[in-house]
Amino acid sequence: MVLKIYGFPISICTKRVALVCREKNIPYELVTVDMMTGAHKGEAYTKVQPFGQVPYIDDDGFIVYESRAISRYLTKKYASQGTQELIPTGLKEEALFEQAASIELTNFDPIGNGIADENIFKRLRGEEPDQKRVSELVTLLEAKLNAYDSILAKQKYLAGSQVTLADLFHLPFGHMFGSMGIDALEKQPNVARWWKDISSRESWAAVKDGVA
Ligand SMILES: N[C@@H](CCC(=O)N[C@@H](CS)C(=O)NCC(=O)O)C(=O)O
Repeated sequence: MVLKIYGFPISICTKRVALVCREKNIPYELVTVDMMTGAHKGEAYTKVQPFGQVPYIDDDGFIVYESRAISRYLTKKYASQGTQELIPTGLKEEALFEQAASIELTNFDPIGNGIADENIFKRLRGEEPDQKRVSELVTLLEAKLNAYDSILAKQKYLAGSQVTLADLFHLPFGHMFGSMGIDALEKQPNVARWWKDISSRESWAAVKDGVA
């Protein structure tokens, strides 16, 4: 049975999973959960995903949620196809991958969520974004990216010389920043080179404007 992604075409986390499917040449079917009508908060959905969040996958009856957990599962299951070593297999290489993945989760993702909450979700709730909060978050993002720049001055990707999931996980929020006119990823030379590289991948081009 083809892999089913229960998600929403423009959702950040749905894009993260679809992007990994593309990298690994995994056919998938998007089952749209209509977030605009609150389908993700309905009983039928929360029975499967108790937090009422998208996405989750149904892999022949095996259910997994959390976009990064799904990405790791699919990368390992389809290790022999598509882009190789998105999770490096050597002991030390994997440790450096986990370090990079943790950097994304703890230093980058919270800023993306904060900016999305101000500029997207507040508007959807009919509230005005707090522009002071947005500019504080952009300042914080720029400070974090200073550290990224020093890492990327020494190596091509965040975990070393090869692209990994840790790099790819940045794509949905990084793209959102650009679409909001936040150019933090273009300001520093090594970050800008890295961003141009990962955001030009075919897998990302296929999903960045919406997962189909
Ligand atoms: N950590 C989760 C976050 C999932 C998440 O927050 N999804 C958003 C859409 S991108 C959502 O469903 N938001 C609705 C909500 O949190 O109520 C993941 O990586 O999958």
